[in-house]
Amino acid sequence: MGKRALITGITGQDGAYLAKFLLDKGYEVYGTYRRLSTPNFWRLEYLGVYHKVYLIPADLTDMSSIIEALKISEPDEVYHLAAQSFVEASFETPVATGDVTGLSTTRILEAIRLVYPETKFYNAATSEIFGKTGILNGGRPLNENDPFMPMSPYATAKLYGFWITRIYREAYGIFAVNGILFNHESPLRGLEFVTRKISNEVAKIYLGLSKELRLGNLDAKRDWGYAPEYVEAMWLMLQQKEPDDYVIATGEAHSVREFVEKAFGLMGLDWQKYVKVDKRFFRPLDVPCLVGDYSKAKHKLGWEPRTKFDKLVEVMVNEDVSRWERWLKGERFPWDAPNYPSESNVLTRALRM
Ligand code: NAP
Ligand code: G4F
Repeated sequence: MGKRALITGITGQDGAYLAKFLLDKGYEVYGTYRRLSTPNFWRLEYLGVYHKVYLIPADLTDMSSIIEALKISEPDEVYHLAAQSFVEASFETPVATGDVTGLSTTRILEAIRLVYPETKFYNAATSEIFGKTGILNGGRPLNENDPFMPMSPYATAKLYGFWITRIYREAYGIFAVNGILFNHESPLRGLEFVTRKISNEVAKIYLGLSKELRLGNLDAKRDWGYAPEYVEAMWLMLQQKEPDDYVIATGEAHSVREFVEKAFGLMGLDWQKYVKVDKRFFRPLDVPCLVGDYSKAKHKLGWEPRTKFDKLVEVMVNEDVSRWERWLKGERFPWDAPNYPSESNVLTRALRM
């Protein structure tokens, strides 16, 4: 029998790609989802895996639902990806972000310790935990030994998750790892993140559906990789003999301005005619530059990024143009007609009663 994996946050960008990746490897895949007024399974549908995964209702703030999800799925591996993941929103909802993005990692680790201590655990840490170090070190690529200096409520919550994962590894011998992933993007990225906001608006402007793009800090630099390659790194971390923490990145930093220039340029458009800087999209604090050194992952996991900046921008813009072109022809997409989770792949606690 294949292995069983439980993914928290299966409806998000990484959750959907990871579900597909693990299904292709022969895993039985379980994922938690939370009740929303409009269901959010479009990414799973887009990748053609909605009917191939088992869905378990659970909320990160509800310990009993997490325990139930473990009991239903009996996983060999848990990938903890669910979070309030938008840095900007964490300034608006700092307490909730601390609870969902930080404390929930402890809820899951506690549940594993109590119910399935043999389960391997992946925690979605982030390059955001380096924060100010990214600029104080002169822009040198950051590695696992660099100091953490978070600059947002989100990053602080993630740093808590990072340390509690290490503590459960050392205190209880749980196979628990942190993936310190730098930004990774794709056509499945949420529309509020800057790369997808740009690729989507470029497509609309190109097709005459929009006239301008409003952005914040164009000088910020990020290390942008391609999400489907990053989920493979998560899996590789759990296949090692010993649990450890790894930086996953491309090793290149590019500014938001460069992303804009490249994306508009691909469609033959002059970005300066369309982009307006709008103070609403500036943050109270913003990490100026983040770039990662993935040498350890290359050496120990055999992992390397394949899709770099130019190709990534191309993939995202082309996919958004193609979606809007099909939409103009009358084609409708999963997000236009959301599926309710009333299908046979939904598992609830009633099953175990
Ligand atoms: P995402 O697209 O925003 O997905 C977040 C997931 O968390 C969604 O499935 C969301 O469910 C779920 N979630 C949020 N609040 C929840 C709650 N209270 N209870 C249960 N589920 C909840 O994020 P992503 O880009 O896939 O990132 C995956 C993880 O990696 C996150 O932890 C993120 O912080 C971290 N990370 C991401 C990057 C990156 O560049 N993408 C880099 C480093 C680390 P709904 O669909 O219901 O909203
Ligand atoms: O796309 P962003 O919102 O991503 P950010 O803040 O780097 O966070 C993402 O990557 C982290 C890994 O380092 C993850 F942990 C996190 O969950 C998330 O996935 O913003 C990127 C940069 C920022 O400096 C922001 O100020 O783009 C700048 N920016 C400029 N104008 C904008 C905008 N960001 C957004 N979202 N919207 C704008 O209009």
